Amino acid sequence: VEVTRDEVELPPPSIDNRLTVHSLWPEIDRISTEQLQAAFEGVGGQIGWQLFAEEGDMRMYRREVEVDGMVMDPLKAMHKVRGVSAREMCHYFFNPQYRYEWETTLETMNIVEAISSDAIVFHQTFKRIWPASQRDALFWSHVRAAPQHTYVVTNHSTTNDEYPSNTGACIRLFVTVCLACRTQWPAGETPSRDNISTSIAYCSTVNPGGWAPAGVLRAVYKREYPKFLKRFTNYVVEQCRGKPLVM
Ligand code: 6CM
Repeated sequence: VEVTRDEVELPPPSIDNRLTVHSLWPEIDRISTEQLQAAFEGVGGQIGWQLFAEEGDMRMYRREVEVDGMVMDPLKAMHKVRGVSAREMCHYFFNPQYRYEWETTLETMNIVEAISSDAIVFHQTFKRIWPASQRDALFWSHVRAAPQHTYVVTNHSTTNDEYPSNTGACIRLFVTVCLACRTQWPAGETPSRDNISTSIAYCSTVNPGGWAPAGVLRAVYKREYPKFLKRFTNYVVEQCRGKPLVM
């Protein structure tokens, strides 16, 4: 499938036909639906969520989970950004052309398969964290619209025969990430840059795929996730400045 630059300009308001006929579609649809449902659920009711970063409207929580000594801590962040829409947020998160500008843990990014205007399979390598081996990931990424002025991007690990895991210097990690955004504005008003605010829920669970020292990994997450969310949201605000609002 050839996806032209125009088509990836903004997340489409409805699902691309080329995605619904793809073999990954049932999985992409199921996981995206589950992730969106969980994204806006609070952390208040559940046991074990600890607040580890707070700055302005941003709050980040994690749950300490280890499986066979490997850190799999689920992370959940809430944020609120004024003046940009959910659709704009998801556009910049999904679209590969901007990724190097806001993603600082990234070393390389390749498009493995451009499925449709709203789904891409990526192979990425990350900067090495001493003393662990370098990591890579292979995942599909899907952006979709949902009711209540919501847009959501889901990233989830997959496999591909041409990208086998653990053959070179990298250990393959497994990831499930969801960025869910919902835009609101005062009742009776017309949405504009001056009156909209977008609530963001970002959830991430990374399985490091092989040995990595728990303390180092938790320290990296504690530093890198707040840095990512602040940098990404500021980036989108900057990109949208002076441009017409797209809802
Ligand atoms: O969600 C984020 N980025 C997306 C686009 O690239 C995508 C990325 C998922 C991979 C997340 C991996 C995080 C691990 C980074 C640390 C380096 C790996 C070493 C681990 C082993 C020792 O969903 C933003 C991700 C922000 C991460 C801080």
